[in-house]
Order: sequence, then C-alpha cells, then structure tokens
Amino acid sequence: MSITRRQLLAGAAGSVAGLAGAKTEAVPGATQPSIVMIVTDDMRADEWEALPRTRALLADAGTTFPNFILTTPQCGPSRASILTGRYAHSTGILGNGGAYRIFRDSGSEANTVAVWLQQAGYRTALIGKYINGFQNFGHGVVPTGWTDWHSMMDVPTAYDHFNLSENGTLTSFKKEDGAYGTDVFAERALAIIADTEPQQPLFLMLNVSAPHGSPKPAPRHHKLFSNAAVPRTDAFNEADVSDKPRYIREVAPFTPERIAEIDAERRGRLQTLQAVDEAVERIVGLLEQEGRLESTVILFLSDNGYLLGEHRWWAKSVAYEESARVPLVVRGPGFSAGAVREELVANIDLAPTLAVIAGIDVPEIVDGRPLPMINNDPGPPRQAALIQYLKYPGGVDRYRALRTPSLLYVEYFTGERELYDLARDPLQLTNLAGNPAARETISALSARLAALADCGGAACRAAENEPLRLPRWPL
Ligand SMILES: [Ca+2]
Ligand SMILES: [Ca+2]
Repeated sequence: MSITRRQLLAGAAGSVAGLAGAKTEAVPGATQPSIVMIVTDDMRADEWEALPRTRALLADAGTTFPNFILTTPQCGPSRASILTGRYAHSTGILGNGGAYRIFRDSGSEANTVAVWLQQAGYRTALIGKYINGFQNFGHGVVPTGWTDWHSMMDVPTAYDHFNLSENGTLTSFKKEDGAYGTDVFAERALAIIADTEPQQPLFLMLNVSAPHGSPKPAPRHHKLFSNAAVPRTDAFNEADVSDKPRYIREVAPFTPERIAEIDAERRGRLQTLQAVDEAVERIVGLLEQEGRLESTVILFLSDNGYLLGEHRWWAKSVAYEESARVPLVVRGPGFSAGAVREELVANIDLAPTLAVIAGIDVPEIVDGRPLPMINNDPGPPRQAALIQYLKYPGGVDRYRALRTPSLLYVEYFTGERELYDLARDPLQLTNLAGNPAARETISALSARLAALADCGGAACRAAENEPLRLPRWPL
C-alpha cells in the first residue's frame, strides 16, 4: 500500500519515516495538526437536529459525509475498527461480549491509531468509553498509546453515577454531588487542551455516553423536547414485514404502550445530547481562545446508529440504514467548510485518515483508506463496503451485507437474503431478493461479498474498488 503522506498545513515541511510496525517519528519542526475526535454512543442520523451548536460549529464550518458506514454497527466492534482501521473480521472483535479481552490479546491494542500518533510525537488522550468489557480488567490498567487516560469504568447507562480511571487511579462520581458524565468528560477535555503547549500536537478522543439507552439527561435539560416522538415514517412499525427475515417477522406490531415507551426513549436521547452540544461549543471555544482552532481537525461521529421502531426493531446491530449509516462531520485543515461529500466512507477509514493528518504512513495491516480529500493515492472510488454482524447468539441473525452507493444486499447465515434499492426505496420497505428479475444482480453482489468476507489490507481496498457490473439493475 502506498498511501502517501501529505502536509496539511502551509509551511509544513519534510517527510516522515515509518512503515508497518516500525517506529514512526515526527520530523522536527514539522507542523502537525491537532486532532479532536468526538464519538457519541448509538446516535442516529436524525438526532443531528438536536445539536444546533454542533451543526453550526462543525457541520457548517466543516465537511459532512452523509454516507459514513459503520462496518459492524455495534459499540465494541465499531470502536475497535475506529481505533485500528480494520474490519471486525480482521480484529476478531465480532460483538460486545469479551470485546476488550480480544482487543488486548490479539495485539490490536498495541497497534491503534493512538500508538501511531504517540510515536509520531502527539500527546494522546482518551476520555470516556474505551472498548466494551475494559471495566472488568480494573482501573490499574492503562493501555499503551495513551498519554492521558480518563476511562469510563461503567456501562454507558451510568450517566450520573460512575467511576473513571484517571491515569490508573479510580475516581467516583455521583449525582448527589452534581456530577454528570458528559460534563465531567468535557472538563477533562478542556483541561487537557489548556494544559497542552502550543507547539505540541494533541490527539484527544472524547467518547460520550449520549444518547445511549436508557438515556439520563443532565438535570438542566430534563424539561426539553417534551413533545418529542420518533418520526412516523412508513418504516416505523413497518406494516408488512412478510418480506423481512425471520427475526424481524417474529416481532409483533407495536402496541400503543410500546410506542409510548419508544417515544419516551426518543425524548431522553435528545435531552442527553444537549450536554454534548454544549461540550462541543466549549471545546471549540477553548481551541479558538488558545489560537489552535484553525490547526485542529475536529471529527464528530457515532459508533453506530440505532433503530427506534423502524422495521419493528428497537435496537442496533442490523444492516439497515438507521443502524449502519450515520453522518460523519470533519472540520479543520483539508476539509472545506459547508461541503458535502457523497462518497462511501467507513469507520475503518478514520485511523488511516488520522495517520495521514499526522504525517505518518498508514500501516499495511489497515483495511480502510484515508478520507478522499486527504488521500494522495485515492485510486478508484469505493464501489462497496462490507457490513457484518457475525456474533451469535443475539437478537439479530448473523449476516454479511454489501452496501453500495445505491443498494443494500444482506446474506444471513440462515440462508435468507435481502436486497433494497436505496435510490427508490430509501426506507427499505420492499425486499427485492425474491424477485426473479434480481437473480443475476444478486449473484454479482454475492460474489463481491465473498471477495470482501475475509479480506485484509490492500485486498480489501481492491475488492471494494472493483467496478460492480449489475445486470438488469435497477429492476
Ligand atoms: Ca454504540
Ligand atoms: Ca415491507
């Protein structure tokens, strides 16, 4: 793989040594942008409407990628993919259960973007959620690659009573003392930014719990969104699920009581996001005050989407759009203000993107690729991305899916198939897999899926790039 480095800032000079597994060093005097990556937990695409400050400060002032794909739409696998740039079948982290043990024991933890950036001279800071199951290993563990470690030692639902490992020391926070997770996390982020010398590049990863269920807002936001309800699209409580796989067909239509519960969760989710919106404003404000804003790349994303009753599903992990696609927003050098880029990009692209921003080579082991505008060796655009959920048992049957710019094709291990024409049916109401006219298209999609299923490194990119010829499509 020959993704070349690129100097993002005018006046930046020199090149950087570093290949896969090799020690990577920053060039003295080179200007490396700082990076702030804010990751929400289970946030849906339509929940952006509840973030006016973030929209103004990051989306309007940055580039939006509406087709950002979560290659395994579940917390642990997705976060492992974000940190390593590798698909779940490469990291081996297929689900939340046991995720951290695998992350550590497989060597993934020793080869994260934090490790690369720290070796390249960055101060690296993690605040909030790390990898699912980390809390079971005790607060004395501070993973390699992190200069500042403020890790959530409880599940995301512990919004207002939780423990943090602060560089290996356990600190407890309680609601009775006025503590609220997002606020505490934001304070840590602000303190680290304020404490970082101007010439020191910073990589700060802020992993908030919002809007993960069961959402608990900060007390000051309890009364907001009192009329919130899940949008009643035709996908909500989908009337006809006879075209859907077994695990969906088995879900009964929602009762009014169930719908009221879902709407209450919607309300709580929007409320919890308000503290995140405020945190973004404070972080951007401090970066500006410190004179670092224009030399900082700020990314805002969710680890996975979430269904609130669409297709009768109230959870995540499925391949449907509400789960596997959320917007990615990036502000900073290299990312045009107000731009919208429609390319298929994915969570596995983030680690290589940050490597390029830092001026270091992307390790060969990485499956993803830098975002298009900072990729000096882009090649053909990605024609398809793999979405997969391989952990069993669970509510969702295991599947591999192919997402192209215009369709979603799913192969379940049960033998069931789904095919949606997203251009004509963005709500995924009509499964075309049973249509005899789709047979040749499905065989082309199935072959591409097979090529991606066990791919690694450059082979993933080659299989993603190969032009897809779909016979008799659209139907
Ligand atoms: Ca999540
Ligand atoms: Ca249907």
